[in-house]
Amino acid sequence: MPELDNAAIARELEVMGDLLEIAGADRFRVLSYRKAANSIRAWPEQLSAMAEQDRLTEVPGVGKRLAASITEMLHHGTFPEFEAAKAEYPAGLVELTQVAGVGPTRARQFYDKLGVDSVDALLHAIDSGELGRIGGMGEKTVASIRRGVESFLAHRGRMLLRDALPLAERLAAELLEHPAVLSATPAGSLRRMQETIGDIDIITASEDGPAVMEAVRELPAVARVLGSGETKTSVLTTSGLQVDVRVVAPEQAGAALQYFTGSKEHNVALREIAKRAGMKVNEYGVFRVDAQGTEVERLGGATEDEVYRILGFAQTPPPEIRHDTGEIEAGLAGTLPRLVEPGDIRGDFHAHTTSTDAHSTLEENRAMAAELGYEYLVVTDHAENLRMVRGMTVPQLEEQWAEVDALNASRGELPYILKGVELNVGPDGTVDYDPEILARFDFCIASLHSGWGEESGAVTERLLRAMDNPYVDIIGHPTGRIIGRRDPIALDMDAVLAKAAETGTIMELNAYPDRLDLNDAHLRLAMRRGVRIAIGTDAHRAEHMRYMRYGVATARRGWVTPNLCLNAQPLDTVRSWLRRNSR
Ligand code: DGT
Ligand code: CA
Ligand code: CA
Ligand code: ZN
Repeated sequence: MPELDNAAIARELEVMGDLLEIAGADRFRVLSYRKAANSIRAWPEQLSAMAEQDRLTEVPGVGKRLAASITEMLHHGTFPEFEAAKAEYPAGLVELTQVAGVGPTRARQFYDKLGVDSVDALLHAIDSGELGRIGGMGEKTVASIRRGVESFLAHRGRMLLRDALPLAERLAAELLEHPAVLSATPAGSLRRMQETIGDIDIITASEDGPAVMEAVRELPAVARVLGSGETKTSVLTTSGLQVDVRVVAPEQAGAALQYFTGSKEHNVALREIAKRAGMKVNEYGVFRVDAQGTEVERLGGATEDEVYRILGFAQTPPPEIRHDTGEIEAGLAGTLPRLVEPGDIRGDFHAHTTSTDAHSTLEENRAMAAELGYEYLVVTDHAENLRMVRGMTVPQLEEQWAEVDALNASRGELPYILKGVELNVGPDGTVDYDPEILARFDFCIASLHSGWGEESGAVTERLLRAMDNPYVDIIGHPTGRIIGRRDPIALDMDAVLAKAAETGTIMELNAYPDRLDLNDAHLRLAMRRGVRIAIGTDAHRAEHMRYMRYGVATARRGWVTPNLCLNAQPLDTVRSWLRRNSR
């Protein structure tokens, strides 16, 4: 039985929750599977190892029953209730629930009334007008479901970085344990830290190719070998991702890594530079060529830096920015900025607690912040007007502030806690609470929690008005998008960033891996305008604070520099950057 990794287990449990919801099961049962999936995904230790030691119930959200199901799944690939649930409805219904604007209730309705059993069938029902004829489906609703379908199809077959990156790192580490493997490095879109990943590419260096190819075929996470030759083996893993592993000679390793990291656009530009210099660059190395283009001399290619140096670069562009959008010119000239990196991060600017809708306490969050080596952390629970999650009332805030004061007073070496909140931008651009209350926070985030489908001018105006409020220090997850599931709000980002620059409002880069909002393109614009960025994980349990790496990766893709990143500042500078403290 091939080994299931945590991402694969989490996905199966999520599917189980979706199937139960379609079947109209008890809400608590549905939620229990989702909660477990959510915490397993962020859990640092492999459940397969924990199961052997009978320690699965240590994972938050995993009780005795679920531990038994997971153990069963690890041994047999599935568990009886899951098989029963899958037998009841076609598998395509689960996919259907993932379309923005559909969800389990509508999926069930479309299936019962129209026999729609997949996303493709839904698209057909929209196009034929059938969908518009069932009760409650107005023209606007159908149009919005169509947009959901289109966005779903654009991401179909791709996986979030969060599900691919831990797997790729584990596979590379496992390969590196083989005595014949000298190096093993993830390349492709994964090394560029793209939001979504089509397949994983790993480059290995070895003097013994066949031994490496065999080692790849025998990796525990391999469900199926798709093809295996002398230099490349492609496999399908248990989590449904394709992995291409290539093996090259050590002296070619840098050239291969460079080539297979891409992007294609970046590589095209490199080949042009080589050509102009009478050289040629490919996955085997850099070569001097004669007038006919025939290789006359090998110039190098053992390391990536060597490839770039030979081609005349003063600096190697970091993988995250290799898209031919200015990194070539800057790398040649030696003017690439120093991008923010994980070691710069001194704290997290967005985290919830059990006081509202999250699953960890403030103390648990602080312990995680300490583990991550932070100097400070924040508490930013939901504010009052978000009724759905019973946002914090003023008496509850008083209680939380007292707790923060007590924790800070006795903190010793532990990180300092800043009092924050996540306000809601109302329909008229106002936010929760009176100014006297707002003044008592160390800082406030304000987020749009409505506005999808609103006209761009109107919703932008709402946000701009919120940015006029001197107590609004940070704008949270500005566009509200969920990758592949929910469209961004139609903000005029130029206007929003201009306002941020004018008012000194800090923009959030929400690091929760299915948000990554602002995205790389927005961040690049923000840098050009000198707008400051706060990275926040939006943790709903302490383990989610580990998602900071996805925020840092996205920041790097957006050319974010430490001097404009709030998280890279010591505590007193953080305070001085907050708008409420500047005059
Ligand atoms: P993905 O897998 O869709 O998320 O995106 P990538 O970028 O990982 O694409 P993939 O796996 O097809 O190829 C990996 C890298 O290999 C790609 O970024 C650049 C390089 N590469 C692949 N095919 C070509 C090609 O035809 N020309 C050039 N210049 N580079 C290529
Ligand atoms: Ca790839
Ligand atoms: Ca590939
Ligand atoms: Zn939040």
